[in-house]
Amino acid sequence: MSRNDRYQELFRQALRIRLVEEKVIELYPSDKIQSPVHLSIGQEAVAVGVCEALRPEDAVYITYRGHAFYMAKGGPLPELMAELYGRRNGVSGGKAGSMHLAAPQVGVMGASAVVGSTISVAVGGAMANRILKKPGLSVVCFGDGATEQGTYHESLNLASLYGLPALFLCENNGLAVHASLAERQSYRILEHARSYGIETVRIDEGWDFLKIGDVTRQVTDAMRADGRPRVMEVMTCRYKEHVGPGEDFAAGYRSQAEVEAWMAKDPLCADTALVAELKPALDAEIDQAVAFAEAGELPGLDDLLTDVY
Ligand SMILES: Cc1ncc(C[n+]2csc(CCOP(=O)(O)OP(=O)(O)O)c2C)c(N)n1
Ligand SMILES: [Mg+2]
Repeated sequence: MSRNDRYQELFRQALRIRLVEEKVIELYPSDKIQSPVHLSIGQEAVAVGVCEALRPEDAVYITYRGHAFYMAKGGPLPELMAELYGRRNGVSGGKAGSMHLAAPQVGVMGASAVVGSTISVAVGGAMANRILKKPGLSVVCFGDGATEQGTYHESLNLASLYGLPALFLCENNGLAVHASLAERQSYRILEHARSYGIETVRIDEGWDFLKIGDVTRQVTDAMRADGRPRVMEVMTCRYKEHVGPGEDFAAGYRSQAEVEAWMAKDPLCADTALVAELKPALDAEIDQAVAFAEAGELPGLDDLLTDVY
């Protein structure tokens, strides 16, 4: 990847996400963050590249592994940190935690701990936009494991049948908890999606935010023109354990060498000079976000019945 201004800006955004999650790792043993955390470390380039091509009116529907998309779409950082701390000044008043992030003011429509459950919600969002004649695409991010859920199939069918502008974005890290794709799937994700009459695209270089940005722009331009759904699969790599701040190589379901081979291609690992240049300003911003969270109050009993509809 050539080192121009665009590279530097996308690199900065991806590094910002990684440093925030590394701060979460540092803080976690203190128990100040009690929410379970599914870290996206290793997968940041997908969120940054995809969101580069999106517009403010586009909506993203995310998962419990959603810190990266929340930040890449413009979700506020201090309120994210306060949300992880479970404080009133969090983006959802401390009630959502890491797994149910939402910031609709910037188009982050929500996450869920239930695998696959935001896929149909995104299709509903696309349908609502069409009925209300509102602009904007629905982008739904999910893992390879979520494609095994019935709701994924129902959603592809409906989006294709009704011609809805939903971008189904599979972040394929090859794993669902500790189970590899080969143990779980009898189908190929994109071949299967094409059987619904949906055009597909695959990116193997899930560390390459420039390529992901370019391809997403082509795909979203086409969707804005024809109003049809697309399925995009980006191969990626989760560096940490499924849930929690640690590593899990000792569990024996994958080798450290395969993760290290991926890291060798990841600019956030390889371009140490640019990390050194950008890190001080990002660290200062993250420290401020932590101070904001620490200054927040914990919700009280009175909050139990607020925000309930
Ligand atoms: C409906 C449902 N089934 C099972 C689980 C338990 N579970 C949580 S994450 C996960 C793996 C999902 O894998 P994938 O969709 O590939 O996402 P990744 O965690 O790899 O990002 C499972 C099975 C759940 N949360 N919801
Ligand atoms: Mg997965």
